[in-house]
Amino acid sequence: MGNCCGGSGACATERVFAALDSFRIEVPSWGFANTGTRFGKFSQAGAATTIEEKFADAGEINRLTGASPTVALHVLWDLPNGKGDVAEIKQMEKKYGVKSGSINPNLFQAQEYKYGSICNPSAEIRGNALAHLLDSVEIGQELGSKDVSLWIADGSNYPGTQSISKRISWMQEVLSATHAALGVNQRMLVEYKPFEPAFYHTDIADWGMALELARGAGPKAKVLVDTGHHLLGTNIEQIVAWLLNLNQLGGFHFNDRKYSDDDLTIGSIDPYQVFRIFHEILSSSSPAVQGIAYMIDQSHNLKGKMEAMVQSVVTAQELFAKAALVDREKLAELQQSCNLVEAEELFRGAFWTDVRPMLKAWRETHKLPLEPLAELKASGYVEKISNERGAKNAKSVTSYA
Ligand code: PSV
Ligand code: MN
Repeated sequence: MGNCCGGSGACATERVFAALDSFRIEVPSWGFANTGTRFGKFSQAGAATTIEEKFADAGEINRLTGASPTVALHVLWDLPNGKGDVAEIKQMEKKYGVKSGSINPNLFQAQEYKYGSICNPSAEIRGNALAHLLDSVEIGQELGSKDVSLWIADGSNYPGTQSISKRISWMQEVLSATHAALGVNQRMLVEYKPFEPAFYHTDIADWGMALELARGAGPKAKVLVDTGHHLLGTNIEQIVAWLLNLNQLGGFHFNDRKYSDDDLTIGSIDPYQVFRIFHEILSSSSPAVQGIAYMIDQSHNLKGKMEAMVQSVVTAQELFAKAALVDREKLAELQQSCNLVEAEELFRGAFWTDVRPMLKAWRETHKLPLEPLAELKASGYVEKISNERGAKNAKSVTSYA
């Protein structure tokens, strides 16, 4: 593809620049902390051990990429004192130049949630879960954050041990009550996942359930698509197209996987899938497009956390830029005339275009480091945090917090 392309006549570089200008992707606080698998955790000398360190790392990612001005917070891990921690978080925001992003309530760690949180047969436990959701809504309001992002880990491990149907009504009640508490600028995102930690049934297992629950809760509730939360072979871009069509897509948790919910860096296994998702978004005229919260939800257990996060943000930008290169007018003509091979070649052509020089040029115009990963290395940031945090991280690693 040359510098200028047909169809809309818009210059490819201009299209890519406009796409990159509009693209922001949120980093997760937990992506900077020590994480692992259910078999164990491997500590990294530079892993963040406090909320301040998480903000410092997020600030550095934003300095390097210019694309991540917000950091997702997990309430129990980042605000163990709930609203009592808001003032400190506001100071961190100022100090490190990144704002609080989505607020993630935690309904999966307390012992009382062994048999569920908002779907627990006990009305008292469901009440406690609702209270935590309402606290999370207030935290979001105080921090000026837009989204309260709900992942409900509830489910059961053995057939016949729980009433799937009763749990639906319990869930609907709590989600409606949470929706009622949202402020004017707040939204509630409903995330789905077919398995894990429950292995027989999960209460919000797929996008249909999430969609129905979001619609039932109210207009400020939207669906969140975590790319790792699908059975293998699921056509995620088709789900995205449907949610856009219905104006119900709220956001994404990006990560990649080969088998399960592996939380690997974006595009490390299947970059074409992310390209296809971005293509659906860029082709859509849905009002939902403006409201999409792009977020990373990953835990980097083996790779350096800072390096992996830079890779993730940069890869997301590259794939978004590639999707922006698709000549959609021309593609529509080819689709209409069922010119399959030309349509596919046009589509693949955009995917295979090396957009890295364009990204470099875009960074230059924004006075950003031209090579974020190389700049991270040259800056000595990883050595610095490893020295500062090494002793703390040498102690046993027990939680994500
Ligand atoms: C669950 O697998 C999930 O995707 C949810 O979004 C959680 O908030 C996040 O991972 C961190 O555990
Ligand atoms: Mn997620």
